[in-house]
Formats: sequence, structure tokens, C-alpha cells
Amino acid sequence: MHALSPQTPSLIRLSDYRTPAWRVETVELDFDLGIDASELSARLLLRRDPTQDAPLRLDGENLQLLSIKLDGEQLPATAYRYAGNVLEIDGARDGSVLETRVRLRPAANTALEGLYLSGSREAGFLLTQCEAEGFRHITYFPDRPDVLSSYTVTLRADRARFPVLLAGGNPDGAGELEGGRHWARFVDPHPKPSYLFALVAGRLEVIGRDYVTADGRAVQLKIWAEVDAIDRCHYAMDALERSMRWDEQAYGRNYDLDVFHVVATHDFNMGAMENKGLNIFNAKCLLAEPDSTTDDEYRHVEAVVAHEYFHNWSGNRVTCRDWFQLSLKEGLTVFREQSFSADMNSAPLKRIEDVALLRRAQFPEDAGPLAHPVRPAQYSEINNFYTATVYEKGAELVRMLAGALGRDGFRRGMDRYFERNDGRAATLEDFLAALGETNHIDLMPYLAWYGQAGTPRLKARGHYDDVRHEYTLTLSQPASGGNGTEARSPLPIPVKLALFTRQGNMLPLSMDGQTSKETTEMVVVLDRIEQSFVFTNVIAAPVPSLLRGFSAPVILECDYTPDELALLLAHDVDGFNRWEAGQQLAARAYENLRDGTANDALLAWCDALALLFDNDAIDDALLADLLTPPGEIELAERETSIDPQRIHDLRQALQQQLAERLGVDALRQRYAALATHTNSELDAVSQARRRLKRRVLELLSLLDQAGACALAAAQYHAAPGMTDRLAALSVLVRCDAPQTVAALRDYRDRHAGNALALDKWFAVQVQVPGEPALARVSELEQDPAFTLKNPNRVQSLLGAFVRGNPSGFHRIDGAGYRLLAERLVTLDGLNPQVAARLATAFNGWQRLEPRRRDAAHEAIAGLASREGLSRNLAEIIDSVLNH
Ligand code: B3K
Ligand code: ZN
Repeated sequence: MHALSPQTPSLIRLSDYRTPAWRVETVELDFDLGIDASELSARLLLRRDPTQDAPLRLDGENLQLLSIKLDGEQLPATAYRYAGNVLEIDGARDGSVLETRVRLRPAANTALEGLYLSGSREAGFLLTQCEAEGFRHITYFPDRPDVLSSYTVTLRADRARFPVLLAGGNPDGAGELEGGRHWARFVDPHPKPSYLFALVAGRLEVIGRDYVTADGRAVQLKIWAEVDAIDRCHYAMDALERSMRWDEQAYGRNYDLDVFHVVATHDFNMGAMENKGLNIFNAKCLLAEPDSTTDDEYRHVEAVVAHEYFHNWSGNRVTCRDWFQLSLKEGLTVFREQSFSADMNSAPLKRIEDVALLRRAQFPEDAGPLAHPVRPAQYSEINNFYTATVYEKGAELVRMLAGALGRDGFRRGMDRYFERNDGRAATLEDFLAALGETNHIDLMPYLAWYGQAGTPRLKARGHYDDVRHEYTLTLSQPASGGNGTEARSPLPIPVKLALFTRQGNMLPLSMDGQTSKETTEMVVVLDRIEQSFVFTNVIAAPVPSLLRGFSAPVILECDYTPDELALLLAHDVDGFNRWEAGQQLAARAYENLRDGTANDALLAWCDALALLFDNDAIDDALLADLLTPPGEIELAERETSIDPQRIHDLRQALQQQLAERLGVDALRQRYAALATHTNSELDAVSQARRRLKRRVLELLSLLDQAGACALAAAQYHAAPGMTDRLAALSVLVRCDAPQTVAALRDYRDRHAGNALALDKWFAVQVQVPGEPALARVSELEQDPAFTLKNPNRVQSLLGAFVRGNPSGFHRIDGAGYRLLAERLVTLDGLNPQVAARLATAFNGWQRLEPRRRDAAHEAIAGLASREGLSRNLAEIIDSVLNH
């Protein structure tokens, strides 16, 4: 082989996209599987684009090439070259067959990309992860999503060591081989991109269920897990069945193979993966049982099972042309998953949860050096772009489109999108075109949302004319970018609104003299820099409820008085906006405390919540959310010079004021009343009670720490399920209560051998606020159960610390930053994807107060100066440092 200059440019640009010069019509893969070494023969039927003249180039990384044949002839070494992770081959023509044989080293693969081992050499199993570019770690291939091929996969392995052999597609035979070996073959009738390829081999147990699709296909649903986990798969099976029915009803989408496999692994870089016919899940997103799974985790399992299943249409049948279109499948599928969860549970609570996540994870991303558009223009390492922006903001954009079209219009558009693009690799333009054309609306102005980074600001001001009885609402969007850097063109911003009387009733809305008694809510779309909307026949100065249901992902600036926000908090019938009014009011109350200004917002917030606390009509879970002010990360977003310790202290003080207003007796009584219903049932009422009980206990701990900790200790020991147990443990840890040590020891013994429960044991302990957290982290790193090799464990200790505990991580002496930088170096050598994700905790360092900023800068610059960082980590560090 001759060396070439690297073929892969360091920056991949959307504007450089070209259709593939070579496609692969059929792929036959034959694996001989082993833990240390696996061998794979690949037979590719090649198709050349007659309009292009490029040589055959295939991606391949870390492969040991054993043999290479073109059209049956062994290739001489002069006929191919390998450089820059690209294999270039001479002499191929349209219809040529390329055969390669490579050796892979699964047990040595700590990056968990390509073919790797989950668990121990003795008991673990083999599996693959290909999205985004893992297939090139398995064989030489044009590893890009717009090359769709038909796959036939044959697996061979020792029967005793690998009794279960699985690949995507339909089973197509299995049998015995000599020497205790066996084989199994799978044929996928649906052409797919290489990132959706998967195999699994090892000792796994299974639960099954028969399912018949709405269009009459009999499907075997099978969930596979290791023997100690298989009993925890039943909830996921139910969730899968609910997801399949829902997609049939809500979108008319049916499953399209005879089998659907789902596999749980403890070693996975992300939540789960939608491989065609063989979804693979991080165990934490699949396993569930009352004794070790919290209510939030149950809902998460349901959501992720649905998400991966929904990808079968939004992602697999219709895939992405290139990775810049990632949000085409991810934003859409998150939106579908959110709608499903809203239907299965409570719609307003779901909306609150989603928007809280957006603000906690996406807004800070969009406001700092890692900001990028939902459709980025360029990347160095695509795995760094599986971000809150692509997923969560992407889902908000689909939600806006769905809102603009209405329920039926959106369904019509989606039907068209699926039909027209079935079996294709599509773009965001294809998506907007299908939705728009079926509804005779030009949706292309929404493309601007996909191309701009930063959270847009929306200003609203109202003017009431008491002579004409007109209310004029003026909406505007500043022309500069959300993070102040780039100029923007105006975006279409749909604003769902209602007008309230000062008594808390909704007014009928009339615009341009058109009165309709029934209309109390409407959507206006701001698509210029500034626009005024005049409402007529308005009997008295109203209080507007704006952006209801969070109708656009913007930061709303409206000069409400505290009383107006309190009125919406008390009366808005839109559950989301009621919560939102409370959040705005709480943020103002926080500013009262911070600035030592008049306590008007603080009083209004506490008074309004005190009334709601005594209101039996309000749902317990909603009440729990209303009683929770914005988190420390959100509050930091409102500051220019961030001192995380001060934010923590002020937020504690804010909650203490609320607790005092509610009163220690009322809190104790409420706790006692809720505790009489203690159970581990999963119905909405039981879950809501647990949620409120936790919140009440937390508030109580701010007034009567010893009393609350005594209750927490009792709750811990009597808890019938994980939600109550972990809530109690969390209160004990945060208060550093004397009962904590015994409870932690008990938890450890009780859940010995349950990795997911142990993850929570690590995570809860590093939530202790402030300076002491770091010592706790260091101590826990010495625990024999801690390892940097397992992504979940890394997340539960280091991730929970750097992301979930701002006052602990951002120590003024910079020790938190140094610890993170040191661990990143080690982690990067093992698993670049996990290292890069953890490194995003440095995002936003420029806005820290000077001492912390300097310390963070030193740690990041130190990392940046190191040789040999992975492309993943280098890209994040470079962006964080230089943008
Ligand atoms: N599509 C996968 C994510 C793949 C991440 C690659 N680094 C899971 C999902 O979004 O459903
Ligand atoms: Zn997804």
C-alpha cells in the first residue's frame, strides 16, 4: 500500500455535499465471532454514478485487512492505497463485486463504537454501535447515510459461548456447524444506511410477545437482557406495545418486519440506538422495577422505548441525506416521543418537563461557545453534534410547524412526507416541502430557524386604550443574535395568547372587529422585526398570557408587574403558562433578594403559592412543580458575572422564604397526609403524591432540619420503592444529616449487584452543595466499584458532579476544574465520545466571575496544549476556548 495525504478534511461542511460517486446495492456480511478477535468477510455489489468520475473510496478505521478481491481476483498491493482512514481502490466499475476480509478486536475496543464487548470476557456479550460513523470500524464501506443497501448478515460462533446470535432484518435460517459452532442468517428487506446495521451475540435471556400490526402483520417482539436483568424488562415490553399502537393511531405508521428485537447493555455511550429491527438500549433506559427505579426513570424508559421505536419511520424508513440533517430524524422523533408521553401521562406536566430541560440544557448551550444551529454548517467530529440543540430545540421547531398547520394539517403533511421520502435519504427542505405543499402554505421561512444559533428574544409590550376599548400588543424581535454575535433575519415566531381580566377570566378575542365569543385563545405570528396586533372590544385593561404552551423556543421579555404574574399563576388555565408565570415571578423574587430591592415579587410569589398550597383542586404533581423555583443553571443564565456559590445560597434563601410563608405546621401536616398514602403504585395519583411529598420534605428541611431529617430517615427505611427511598436519601445527603452514613450503607448493601441502583448511590452523594463536594468525589473515585471504563458510572459520579452540582464543581480555588481536566485526559484515552460530552461542562466559563474564570481558563488551556487528544475532545476544547 502507498501512503496518501489524508483524505478526510478536518472540517466537514454542508456546502461541500456531493451525491455519492459509488453506491452499494447489496451487502453480504459473514462474521466469525470471537471475544478477542472476530473476522468478517464483506461482499459488496458496487454501483457507480455514471455522471461522476471519482475512484472507489471506502471508509475504514482500525481494521486489519486480511484479504481483498475485486470481481473474484485477489488485488495486488499496487491496486489499492490506504491513507487518512480511506481505502482507495483501482479498477472498479459499475456492477463490480468487492470482497474484503478483516480482523477486529472487540475486547480491546474501549471506545464502544463498532464491534465491542459488553461486560466481562467470561460472561459478557458482543454488540455493535454504528451511528454515526461506527460501521467503518467494522468493514470498508462508503459509511455515509445516503448510501442505502440491502443487507444479508450471517453470524458464526461457538454455540456454548454465544448461544444467541442476532442481527437486524428477518431471520433467514440457522443451524449447526462442526466443532460446537453454529450459525444464523438475517435478511433485511428494507435498504438501509450503514449506521443502522447491528449485531448482538452472547448469552442473553429473552421475554417475548406476539403483536399484530394495524395492517395485519404478525410480529414477534423480543426483549433480550442478561440473566440478572431479564425480569426488569416487562415494563419496557408494555411501553413498546403502547408505542406501536400509538404510532399506528397518531401517524398511521405500522411496523414492517416479522421480528423486533430490543437488547439491554450496561456498556453504552448514550441512551439507546434505533438499529433497524434490533434496537440496542443502555440498560438505564430499558430496565425498570419498583424497588430500583424511580417514577421519573419509569417515564424516561417509556419515552426512550417510544423514541427508538418511532425512529423506525422517522429515521430508518426515511433517513437523513447527510449528518447536517440530523435533526430531521432527531428533532422530529423527539417531538413524536414528547407527544406520545403527553398522551400517556399528563400533557401539561410533560410540557413543563420538556421546557425545563430545554432551558437547563439547550439555552446555555446556545448562549455559549458551543452554540450551533439546529442544522450546523460544519463539524469536525459528528458525534459532538448529538446535542440538546439538535434534539430538543429541533423538537421545538417541529412543534412550531405542527402548531402552524393544526392537527389535521400536520397529519396530512406527515403522511405526505413519509410516502414521498420512503426509502430515501431526505433533507430538512424535503420535510418542509411535504408539510407545506399538502397545506398550501410556504413553510420555507421556518428554515431560518434551522440555520441560526442562539436563543431568539421576543419583546412584548401592551397598551390599553380605555376610550376605544382597544388593546394593542406590540411584539418585536431584536435584529442581533441571541448571543449577541451574529445578525439575524427575522424569524416567524408563533405566539399563542389569551387575555385575562383582572379577575382572572379569559376575554373573548376579537381582532379587526371580528368578534367570536368562543375564541379565547389564538395564535399570532410575528414575522417581522416589529408588529402590532390590535384587539378590539376589550372591556378593561387586560393581562396577556403570552407564548402559551411555550409556542416558540424564545426568551420572552415582557414588563409584567409582580401582581400580573401572580394573577396568571393563580388563574391561567394553561397549565404550562401557570407554571411559567410562577417561574418568572420566582426569578424576580430571586432578584429582589440578590439586589436587596423591594420585596414586591417575593411577597407576590409566596402569597400566590400559599393560596395554591391550600387549594385542593390543584394536581399534586403540578403543585410540586409550582413550588420549585428555576434551577441554579437557569438562574445563572440571567447573570453576567456568574458566582455559582452565591446563586446557590440565594436560591436556598428564596426557598426558605417560601417555606416560611407556607409555615412549618402546614408543611408537616401536608407531609403527614401524603405519607399516609405511601405505596409503590405507578398510577398518576400515587406518582403525584410522591412528587409533592418530596418537595414538601425539601422545603421543611429549610425550616426544621433535624425534624425533616428524622422524617427522611424514617421514609428511607420504610420506603416501598425507589422514588421515596432516593428522595429521602437525597434530603439526608444535602443536609449532611447524622443519619446519612447508615442510610448510604444500607442502600449499598440492599442494592449490591444492581449497577443501575449503584449509579444512583454515586450520583446522590455528589449533590452535596459547595466546597465539600469535591472531597466526596475524590473519595468515591477510590471506591472499588468506580471505573472510568463504564459510561454510566462516569456519568453517575463525574457527570452528576460537573453538571448537576454547580456550587460544588465551580469551587473558587479551581480544584473542580483541575479534577475534570485530569480525568478528561485519562478518559479520552479510553472513550473519546464520553470524554467529549463530559468536557462540555466547561461551556460558559467566560461568563464566570473573574477568579473562577481565570482558574477555568487555566485548566482548559492546559488541556488544549496537550498532544494527542482525540478529534472528539479536541473539537470541544478548541470551541470552548476560542469561540
Ligand atoms: N440515534 C441514536 C444516537 C446515536 C448517537 C451517536 N453518537 C439514539 C437516538 O437518538 O435515538
Ligand atoms: Zn433519536
